[in-house]
Amino acid sequence: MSIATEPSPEQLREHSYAVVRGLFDATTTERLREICERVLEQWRRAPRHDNPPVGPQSNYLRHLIDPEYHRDHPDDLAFLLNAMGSPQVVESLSAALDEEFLFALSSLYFNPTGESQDGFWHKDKIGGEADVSRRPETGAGLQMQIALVPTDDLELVPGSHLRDYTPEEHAICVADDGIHNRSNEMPGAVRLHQEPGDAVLFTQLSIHRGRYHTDNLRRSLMISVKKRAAAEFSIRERGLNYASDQPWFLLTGYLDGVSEGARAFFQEFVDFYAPLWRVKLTEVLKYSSLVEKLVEAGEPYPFFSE
Ligand SMILES: O=C(O)CCC(=O)C(=O)O
Repeated sequence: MSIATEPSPEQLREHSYAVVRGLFDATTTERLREICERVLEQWRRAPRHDNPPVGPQSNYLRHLIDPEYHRDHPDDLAFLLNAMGSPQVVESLSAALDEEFLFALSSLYFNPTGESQDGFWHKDKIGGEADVSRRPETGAGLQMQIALVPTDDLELVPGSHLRDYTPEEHAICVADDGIHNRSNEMPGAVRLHQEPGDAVLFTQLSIHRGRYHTDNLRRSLMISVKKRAAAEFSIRERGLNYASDQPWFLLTGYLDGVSEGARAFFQEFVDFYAPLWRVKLTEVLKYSSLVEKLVEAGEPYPFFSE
């Protein structure tokens, strides 16, 4: 099978992924690595989110762009946002999807400090989001992994996103409560080699997994995007979730130092979710002011005791 190197719906339909070599130059990639290294170190000490929990087996973290990770490094936040919303990122994603999409989530994948593990094979569980696309062949959105160090830790089964599991795949991914899902015998799987600055775009419905070996340095920045149709579906069905709940975008000055193009990319995300973030903040405000008043009034604490 040929390596899919041109992001386009046709490539995604056939392969479930596309590789963009040299998406970022060496200087940008190195700076991104330094920033991610610093955030990883801070996350291990003082995580801002409990999904996933910090621990020796952790191999990813979410929300690199939470401003609390950059309180003393505002330039780093702007650098990250500029890279994530850069023309080459947005153009590759647009070419691959050929459908309107929104920013969704930033993550960092890294090797664990505990024990080495081969990841488990899976298709992401995205439910009905998968069925609302104008172009089903490009899924509900894309994951873009950008290597910050050389890696071949990402594996997937090309062409697996538009069909159910074959019997062999089912035996690995699903059967017997998934006890075989870390098998190294997945038929047709390819391991995607990336040099620093290379990007892989893949659909969440392909069978995929990572490799998490302690002695194999891994630092891959992941930008997730979601088709607008899928985002609308998800909000209707489930409201905000761990990914879309990013109210820091409401902070004045959050996008300071961010280029016009990158601002436009994130602004669509903000326009879409800001009303929901505001509702949530209003709810928190209602309860926090009430708690203050109850405490001031000397109500017995906790408040559920009569
Ligand atoms: O790259 C990895 O380690 C796994 C990525 C993954 O499972 C996902 O994005 O759903």
